[in-house]
Amino acid sequence: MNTNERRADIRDVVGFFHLPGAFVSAVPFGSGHINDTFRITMLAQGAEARYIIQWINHHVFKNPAALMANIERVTAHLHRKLAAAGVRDTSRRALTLVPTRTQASHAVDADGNTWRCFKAIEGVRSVNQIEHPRQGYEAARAFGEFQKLLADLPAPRLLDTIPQFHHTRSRFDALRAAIAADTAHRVARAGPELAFVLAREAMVDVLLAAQQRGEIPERVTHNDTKLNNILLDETTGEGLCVIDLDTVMPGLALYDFGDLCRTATCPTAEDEQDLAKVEMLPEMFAALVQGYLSSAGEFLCRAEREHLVFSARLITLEIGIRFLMDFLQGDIYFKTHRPGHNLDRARVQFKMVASFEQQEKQMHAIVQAAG
Ligand code: ADP
Ligand code: GN1
Ligand code: MG
Repeated sequence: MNTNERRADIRDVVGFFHLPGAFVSAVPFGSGHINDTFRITMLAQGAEARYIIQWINHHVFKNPAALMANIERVTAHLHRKLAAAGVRDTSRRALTLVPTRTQASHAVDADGNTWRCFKAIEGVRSVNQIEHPRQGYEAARAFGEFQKLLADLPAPRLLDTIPQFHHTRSRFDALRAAIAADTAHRVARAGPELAFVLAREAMVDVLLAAQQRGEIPERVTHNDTKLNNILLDETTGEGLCVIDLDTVMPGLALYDFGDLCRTATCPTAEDEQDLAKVEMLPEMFAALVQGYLSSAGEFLCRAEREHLVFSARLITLEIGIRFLMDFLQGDIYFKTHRPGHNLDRARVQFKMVASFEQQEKQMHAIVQAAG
């Protein structure tokens, strides 16, 4: 999204928060498609301290204050649970919000933009493309652990920061409406991709129907489990901290597992243009299954286990639908960096769906073998 709205200078934004020391630098950080992220360095008593400051995209998240209330509750709960379990380095295993000078969880600048600040966790890395199965194991284990820790989050229910975010039927129907409207006159450029999606309509109701029948429960889930939303310990490779908490809300555990398969079983970036390189790597899928079951195994129900393989296909189709729809609508939602970027992203997702379909039997055997 290209927003031309006025923003406070990042140095003024730093001033909103209770950060000791003198400002050293602010650099844009990360590769997210929605918010803007900056890494801030301060110098306090001769030592550098780093922070992550983020602008919350209010075109996407319509109620930033309520979103921040979710994040306050979630991070406080994680810290409490980790401390109660005797974990010593809790500050590396859950995000820590830095309050504003007026003790609020976020600041709103003169132009109505919302900003928040976290302590930066040191000695970590996040990867956009999987390099080794161990990274997949650790990411999946950490996302499963995250779901487990949030299972007893006290009432009330978390707010839906984006209503019907992973409602696959709504996403499918929205695409059909976008085809009919063809506002940016791009439908003609996406013929094969649209045919691919429309041929798979039956998929979009499967988990929703199982949920409605009471076979799959609603849980507190992350809902944006890209591989790069895990901080891995730089030295040990351990999956340390789940980040990017804007969409933590009620959802299905399978959406989280599926979205991780989308990004962490593929050897390329999400927007790779050489589709010959895009395929599901079974050894990565096996690592994800083993890692996820090592933490989530104790609470998953039978229907959830049975749909692990299907969830990869479904969520990858759904994200593909969202990229394709944004292409059709003229790139109004996701940030893009080149013409046709959203179409490229959609193509990678559909190539992955096809690869999941082709290797379905082997994927089931992997789940079976994992117990
Ligand atoms: P987005 O994906 O919306 O840009 P993220 O919250 O995922 O925003 O942050 C972007 C990147 O910044 C992450 O991939 C990670 O590398 C880094 N990052 C975010 N939060 C922290 C943190 N608390 N400590 C260290 N690095 C962080
Ligand atoms: C967006 O903000 P980011 O880049 O972490 C999107 C996710 C998509 C992802 C695809 C709020 O996540 O749903 O899966 O892009 N977030 C939102 O890369 O729409
Ligand atoms: Mg992110």
